[in-house]
Amino acid sequence: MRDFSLYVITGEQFHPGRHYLEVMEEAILGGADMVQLREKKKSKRELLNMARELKALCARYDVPLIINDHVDLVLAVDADGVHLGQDDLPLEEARKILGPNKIIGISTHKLEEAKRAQEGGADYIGVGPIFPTNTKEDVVPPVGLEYIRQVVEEISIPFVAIGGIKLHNVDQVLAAGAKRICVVSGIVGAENVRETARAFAEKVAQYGAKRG
Ligand code: TZP
Ligand code: MG
Repeated sequence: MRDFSLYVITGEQFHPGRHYLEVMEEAILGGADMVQLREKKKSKRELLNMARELKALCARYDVPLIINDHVDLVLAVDADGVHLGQDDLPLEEARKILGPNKIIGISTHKLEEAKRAQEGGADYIGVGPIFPTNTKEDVVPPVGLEYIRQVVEEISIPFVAIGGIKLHNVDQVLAAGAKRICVVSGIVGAENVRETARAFAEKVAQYGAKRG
């Protein structure tokens, strides 16, 4: 998996009146270097359509496209990978279906889950929700910055911090050791998506330079 630093997930409900392709293109132009299709309320047909369109957009900018939940859609549109939660298709089953070359990301909320994902061959893990968020229904309580510090100490595969991350609190996430951040509402819901993505990307880069 190619490394990434700013992972942006779709969230149509945060930009009423604007087309998601335009919003995601702005995010990419601002510096998003990984994109995920995640729309929990859409039918498989609608998702297939979106996946096709997003795949074409991402291919134009050479940005990987990850599909939330649906391994079959990854194959259907030849997306780059899938992101799975703790109650979704297990990692081993997804790997059997997708093979060694697709990216598999796993959401984790505690170290035990992170270790299991690493041992099972996940390409990256999600670490969160760091802060409270309304973007995800049935979300577990925020895990806080301490979980980032634990993952930095104990886990060697790439991890991305997620959940309630905004420009005003991203410094705390980076200071805790995250090198990659994932944002939904804080970017796709911004008035100026491109500039906001750019501001996030700059913060991540600044911290990277500090760490050396
Ligand atoms: N998984 C954990 S928190 C979350 C997901 C998909 C939602 C993050 O959205 P936001 O708007 O950046 O808080
Ligand atoms: Mg899921």
